[in-house]
Formats: sequence, C-alpha cells, structure tokens
Amino acid sequence: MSWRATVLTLFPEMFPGPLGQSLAGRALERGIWSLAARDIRAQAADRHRTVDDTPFGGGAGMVMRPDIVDAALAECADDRPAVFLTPRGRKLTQATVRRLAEGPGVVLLCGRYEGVDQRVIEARGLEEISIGDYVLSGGEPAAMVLLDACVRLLPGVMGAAESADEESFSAGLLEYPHYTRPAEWQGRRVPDVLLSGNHAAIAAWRRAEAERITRERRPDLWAGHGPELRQSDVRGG
Ligand code: 6GU
Repeated sequence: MSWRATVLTLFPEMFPGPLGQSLAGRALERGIWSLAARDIRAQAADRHRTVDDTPFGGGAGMVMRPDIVDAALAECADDRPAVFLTPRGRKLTQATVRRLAEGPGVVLLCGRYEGVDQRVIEARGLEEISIGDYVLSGGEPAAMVLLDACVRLLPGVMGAAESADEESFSAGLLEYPHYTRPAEWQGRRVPDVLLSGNHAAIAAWRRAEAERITRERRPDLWAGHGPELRQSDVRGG
C-alpha cells in the first residue's frame, strides 16, 4: 500500500502543482504515494454553494462552517491523521515530518478566510500545523510544503547519496558550503582542503563550517545542540 495524501481545499485545481514535478512528481508516477485533492465546496447544499458565514461575536472576515468541513472530512476519514494547516498551529519540524511520513499518509485541511469553526477542529481531533511565522493567504502552499517534506522521506524516493543530507540536519546542524568546478571562478578559489584528498581533514573542515554557520544563523538550533556533540567547543561565540 502506498502513502496516501488527501487535500481538502476550496482550490483543488492548485494540485498537484509543483508536487507533480521533480522528485515528488516522479514518486507520484511510480505509485510510491498518491494525491487526491477534494473540493470542500462539493459539500455545500444550498443554491449559492455557501461554505462560510460571519463570526459569532462580530469582527472582520468569514469563518468556515463546521457542518461543511465535517462532511468533507467524513468522506475521507480512515486511519490517517487529519491535519489542519493554519498559522496558529504548532510549527512544522523535521521530527513531525518523519512521524507523518512513517504513517499511512495524511488528510490535510486547507483553511481560507479568517478560520474554521473551533468545534469541528475539536470534534475531529485535527492536529493544527503552521509552516512558519509569517502569514499565507491560504493553507494550500503550506500543504504542498508538508507533502514535499514527507514524500522525500518515503522508502525508494531518494537515492543513497541524497539520503545522507537528512542525517546532517538530524544532527541538528545546518549544511556546510558546497563547491564544484571550476576550482577558481571570478578570482574566488575553492578552499584548498577540499582539493587535498585528505578525507579526514575534509570531514573536519565541513563539520567546523556546519557548526560556525549554525552558530551564526540559528542560535536557537545551536543552543539545542549539546556541547558534547560539538567538534569545536566555542568560547565567547
Ligand atoms: Cl499552515 N497557513 C497560512 N494561511 N499561513 C501560514 C501557515 C499556514 N503557516 C505559516 N503561515
């Protein structure tokens, strides 16, 4: 059985979009995973195909109705976790991506307007996930981000060479810098150590660079990276 993704959205024509290309697209063609985008509006029974209404208590914008969202979820509910993509969710991490990729698949609810009625979030036990601290106009690009991150971890999607870079992130560090030919370009030389053929020295240089870049750019990640894991114990950094 392949890993199954169902996306509930008001804009099903956005899918597969970029997920139909490259690594994820090839995996889709090979049947490693499947993607179904379902139109939430198909649940609307009235003449105007209404899916939202004004918020109780007043305020701007519209809220998606619980009965409509519940009916959409009911049509695809099975053993898969149901996720609601929202900027008020817990921030997506590689650990969450790994957990979702290891399961049978996901049902992703993409919100629009000011939100979804809180009662259906609770009744369906939706896991609320955000992809970062900025606001998108809808959950669809976030759903694509989550799916891309999961699909690349599915067995058979990546070659052995590519699989190694997930380990460097798992180690809690950002990637070291990469270089290829030519050895000199616009007066800039590739670091000598990378041309030395000394594999131990190359590994040590890469590790030091990964640690330096992590410390500079992501003090939050660096703080969570225990001193016992560090090649260079840095003082005053
Ligand atoms: Cl999941 N949705 C929206 N609309 N904005 C976001 C987000 C999700 N994650 C970060 N910003």
